[in-house]
Amino acid sequence: MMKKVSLLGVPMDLGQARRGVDMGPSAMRYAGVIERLEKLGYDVRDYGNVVVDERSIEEASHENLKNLSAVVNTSIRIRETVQQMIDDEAFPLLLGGDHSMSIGTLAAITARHENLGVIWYDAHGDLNIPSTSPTGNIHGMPLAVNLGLGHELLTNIGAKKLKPENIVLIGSRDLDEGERVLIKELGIKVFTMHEVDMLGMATVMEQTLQHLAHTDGIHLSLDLDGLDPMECPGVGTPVLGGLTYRESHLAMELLAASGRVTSAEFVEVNPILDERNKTAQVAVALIASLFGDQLL
Ligand code: B3U
Ligand code: MN
Ligand code: MN
Repeated sequence: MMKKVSLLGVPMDLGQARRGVDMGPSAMRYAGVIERLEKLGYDVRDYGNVVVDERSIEEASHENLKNLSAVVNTSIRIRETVQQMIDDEAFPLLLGGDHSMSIGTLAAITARHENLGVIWYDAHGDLNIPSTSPTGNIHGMPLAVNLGLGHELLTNIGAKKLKPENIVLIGSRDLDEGERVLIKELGIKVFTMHEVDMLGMATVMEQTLQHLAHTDGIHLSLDLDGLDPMECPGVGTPVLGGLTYRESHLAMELLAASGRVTSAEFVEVNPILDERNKTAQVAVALIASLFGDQLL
């Protein structure tokens, strides 16, 4: 892994209904993310927070896409900043913010790789399109958008699309009907909680890295709701039966050891719903493990 890290906060809450997730980046900064990375020997360049559009009341929902133009404008700004980070040859690390931010992140990163791999660590598939979304919330759609599916104002943000065979979902346990159909149709690799229970996290990560062995870099998109709400209560859409801190910690260590991860984002931290910043602390501990923190 390279020794230079570029950090960007995305205080965005437009992709879902619950307020507070816009404070996620502050909570992770408060939990010491920069200090942890510096202690590990990284040169951290802090890009601050991206400017996020205001919600507009008129735009409440458009073709089952809430806050569409605000998400589009913000995603373009995210894309541009991440492009600068890559030009600077630093590891892009983004802190969110709701998961719709991935539309901008991946628009930049996919374009700079021949064959990007993506790990989607999440309770949800985020593979809805407007016609399958039960909510109209864009944070349930970013992976579909990056495959080129969905409203064209969103799919046009990135010039290049992800390949279904380059994606691995881990921790899934709340998939909508349309998402299940899409996963089967496209043959996307999924380790649901059932597979994690059966195989154990070490094997899940080994198989994930094998599945992505042909890619030229891996983006980790880690939604804190992938973890169990007992350990990470500060998320907007908690789902019982999630990954533990220990499993997630091991997953990050194995990713660090592989040296294959080239960018990452930690999203959906909602301090208003949290208990004493616990979820942000978990996020920062996982970031440290991903960047090679070890006891001995
Ligand atoms: N699949 C549902 C719920 C959801 C997706 N992502 C989160 N929740 N965090 C939807 O709204 O698309
Ligand atoms: Mn998500
Ligand atoms: Mn989720």
